Amino acid sequence: MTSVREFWAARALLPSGWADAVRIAVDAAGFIASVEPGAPPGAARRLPGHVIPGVPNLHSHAFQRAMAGGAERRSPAGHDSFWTWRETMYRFVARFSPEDAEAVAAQLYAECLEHGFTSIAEFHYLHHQPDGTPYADPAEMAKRHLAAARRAGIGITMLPSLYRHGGIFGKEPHQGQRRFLNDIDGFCRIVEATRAAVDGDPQASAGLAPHSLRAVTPAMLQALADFDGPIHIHAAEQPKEVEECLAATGARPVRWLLDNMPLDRRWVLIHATHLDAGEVRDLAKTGAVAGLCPTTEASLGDGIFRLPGFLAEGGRIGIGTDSHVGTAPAFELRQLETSQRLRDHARAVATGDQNPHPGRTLLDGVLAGGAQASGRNLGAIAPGLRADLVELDDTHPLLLGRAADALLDAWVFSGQGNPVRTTVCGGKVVVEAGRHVRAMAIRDDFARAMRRLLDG
Ligand code: NGQ
Ligand code: ZN
Repeated sequence: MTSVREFWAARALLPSGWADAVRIAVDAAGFIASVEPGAPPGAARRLPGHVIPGVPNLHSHAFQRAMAGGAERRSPAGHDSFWTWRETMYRFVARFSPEDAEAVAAQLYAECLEHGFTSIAEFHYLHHQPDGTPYADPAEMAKRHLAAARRAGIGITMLPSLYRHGGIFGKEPHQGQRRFLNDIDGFCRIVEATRAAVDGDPQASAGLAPHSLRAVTPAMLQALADFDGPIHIHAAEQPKEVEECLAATGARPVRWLLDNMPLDRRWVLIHATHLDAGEVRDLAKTGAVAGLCPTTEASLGDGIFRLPGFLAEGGRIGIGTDSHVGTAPAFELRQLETSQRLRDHARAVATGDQNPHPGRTLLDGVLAGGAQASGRNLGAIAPGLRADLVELDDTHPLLLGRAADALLDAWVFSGQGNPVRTTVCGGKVVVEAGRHVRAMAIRDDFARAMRRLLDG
């Protein structure tokens, strides 16, 4: 990976809007030192297309990349659902060695970079050995994900997940969940070791992830709630979990969180699919991020997020690729907008009088919300933020003849091609001519891991 100190973008999306001939200087730690529009390229590395900020991916279970496309088949009993997919996932997760986890994660992260994601929030619960015993280093698996991120050159927010129960508020766990389980003390050891492993690395940080209201107790949530950093939790993805939460607590999951937890800008509610109008309004007011994973939510039959109401109330959104049936920001944004259209028989949903382009509106939203969810300084081309840049090739057939916000619409809403030509992450060029600079070696290791996982 080449470290360049200066880039020059023919056109770049800055906080103030599109600007031409933009010179971007990067400091030794990979942060943007200065941004100068209307500047000559000089000796800077030229990015002749449209340059946008790298997109943060706010939700990943990296190991699931190895299942993508392989869990679609009807089961003998039929009635397939999120819950039968989860059984398949539990059987598959039993096979992963630390080496497999690292190889699969590196492949995923390289693919994400090739499509314009430059940061990943790894919601990590695959902690232990297959029989549930901790590894000699309890943070072995977390460190494998950090190693994969470093190899691929993507920024990472490592989110060790607390998983203790198998159903709302204290049900005993399922056999298939053995590798995930910790009590608070075991979890704290993993968190401490993860924090030590990211310390001093400008590309990595750590947060917390109580898995869901199904996996922790209110007391556990309370114990984590004063953490000064990102707190991610799955919430209200499936109707059944809403029903179970109502039965156990008298409140829907997001209402329960609103009433019992200090929801604010630190919090990220992953999915937040099944909300009533009051939850939409009140969640938006907290400043928490709704962590939307549109291609996974479609794949698992979750439901459709209430985007128009949430945006109208000033709600913050970000996107994640979760189970990795998609690995491209453009596909997540398209699925997000087109699912609204299918439900509401409408078009141009994520727009307003001042923002007629859904591609631009959605990109602006998920840059801000994704940056917030990452807990790191990124999400825009501005001094002090990570030098995360994505160059879209405006001579690509998909984008030809389009410019500025109309080009973003074309990127999101047309075709299957990938016009990302160059990705810069933390000042390093990690994708050149559309290919990750270590694509071959990473893919070879991934192929070996897949053989082990599928034959095993
Ligand atoms: C997960 N995935 O943790 O990987 C979950 C499934 C669960 C999604 N929700 C397991 N997409 O929620 O219990
Ligand atoms: Zn998830």
